[in-house]
Amino acid sequence: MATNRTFTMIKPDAVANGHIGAILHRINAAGFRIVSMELTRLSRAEASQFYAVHAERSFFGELIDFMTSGPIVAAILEKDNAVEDFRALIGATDPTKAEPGTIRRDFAKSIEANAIHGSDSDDNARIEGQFFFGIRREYAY
Ligand code: 3AN
Repeated sequence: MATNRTFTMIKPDAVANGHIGAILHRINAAGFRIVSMELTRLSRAEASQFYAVHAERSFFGELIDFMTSGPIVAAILEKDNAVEDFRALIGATDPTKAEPGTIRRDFAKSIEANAIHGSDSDDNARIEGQFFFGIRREYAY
């Protein structure tokens, strides 16, 4: 079951610009079921833990500033082939390189303020889902 799940965040730019509803509509229209969902705001400690893999990158400080700048929507999604299909739905990290019709192409302004996150592997989908929702709540619905 876990291999058919992914984790997403609608990032502060997309929330601030009023795109929660449009993005959730695309997610549902693409066949994903929402398993868990929460509007919340990351602390610096939480954002730093979530993006720990990027801690040595030059953009890390700006990434943490951005990800803590306003509310986000965190969600666990379910669908066959969830991780790969969701990465295709959101498009490339840099919205100027994202395919037409992808969420980042249509809602993101820059490589940093890129509207949405999607897990890059089944392992990370589990780790990220549990980071936000814990084991009990992840499997509650
Ligand atoms: P993705 O979110 O497409 O998996 P990652 O994991 O390489 O991309 O990067 C995580 C986040 O770090 C991105 N969503 C973006 O917000 C930010 N980021 C990645 N590369 C850059 C960069 N060159 N400059 C600024 N921010 C970046």
